[in-house]
Amino acid sequence: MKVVALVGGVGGARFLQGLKALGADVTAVVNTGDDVWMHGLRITPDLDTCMYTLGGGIDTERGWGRADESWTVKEELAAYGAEPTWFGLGDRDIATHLVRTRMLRAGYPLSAVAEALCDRWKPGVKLLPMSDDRVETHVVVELDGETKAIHFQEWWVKHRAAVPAKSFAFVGAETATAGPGVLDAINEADAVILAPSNPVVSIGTILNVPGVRDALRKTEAGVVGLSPIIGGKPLRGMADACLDAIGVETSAEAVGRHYGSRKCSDGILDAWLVHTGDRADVPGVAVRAVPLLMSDVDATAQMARVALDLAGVDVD
Ligand code: FO1
Repeated sequence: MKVVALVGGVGGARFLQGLKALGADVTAVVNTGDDVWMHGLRITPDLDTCMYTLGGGIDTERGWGRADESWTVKEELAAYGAEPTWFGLGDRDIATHLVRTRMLRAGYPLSAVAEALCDRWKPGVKLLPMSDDRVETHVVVELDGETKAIHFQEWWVKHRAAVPAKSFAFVGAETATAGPGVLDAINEADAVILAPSNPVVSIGTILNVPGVRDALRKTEAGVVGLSPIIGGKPLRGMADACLDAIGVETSAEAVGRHYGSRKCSDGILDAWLVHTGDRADVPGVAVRAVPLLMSDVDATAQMARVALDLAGVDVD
């Protein structure tokens, strides 16, 4: 049973743990729009969160970076006044970025780097960057009386998304090519799942990569999404701030409608999972209400099982 999941960071990684527990052959298409150059190192937050979470190296409290981390390099950088000091690079995590940066500089594509790093972490899920090309999410904000675009990480980490986003720019998306294996995986899948990740800057970014939306509309696989909004709020992260910026209400129904039905003009869903107690009427999309709290791997596996069932795939 070949399952493809579109994922972002923390929520996506947790969802992959549930899918993996079902014994499916899982390929994750991972958002790389959060990727950033920091202190000369290329950081790929969502790929790393998935790799560390599934490989057992994640700091479960933070949801990013390594467990048993130390921050000596970060302290030394701050002592030099080397900006940005607001982005936390742990000593162990820096080793990952050093290996990645060296490989990128040697000409290896990001997909080859991800594969090489996963040789160590053995996530048990194939992690495919949505693109090997540079696609970066930038956020248009009003700061110090002027309108400017800042990198997503500056908005997310330095400003905690507290500065209202006027709009998002997915820099490089129009000319990007889907990463190796991405479109084939979607075309050949038995089921495609949109993880409960940020619908704007994670799933939305992946959908902006040329060819992905078409592949989702054309695949014979059932396409099922899980709402990241529960009871009108995002469980973690700041999806509400992102949805506000694109004029979508923060509700399971509104996000389902935002993704749209494959039966409609450019929609991508066959089915939509919302949390018990939430309701959603999404024209042309089958909606099911089930518990969507990823409180542990078993609970997440149960959610994934329902999603696969709705995609027409028999898990057992
Ligand atoms: N998130 C923070 O809130 N503060 C940080 O200092 C921070 C550093 C960081 C370093 C490496 C990495 O892979 C992720 C990091 N994140 C940090 C999380 C990151 O901003 C988010 O995980 C994603 O970009 C959003 O999903």
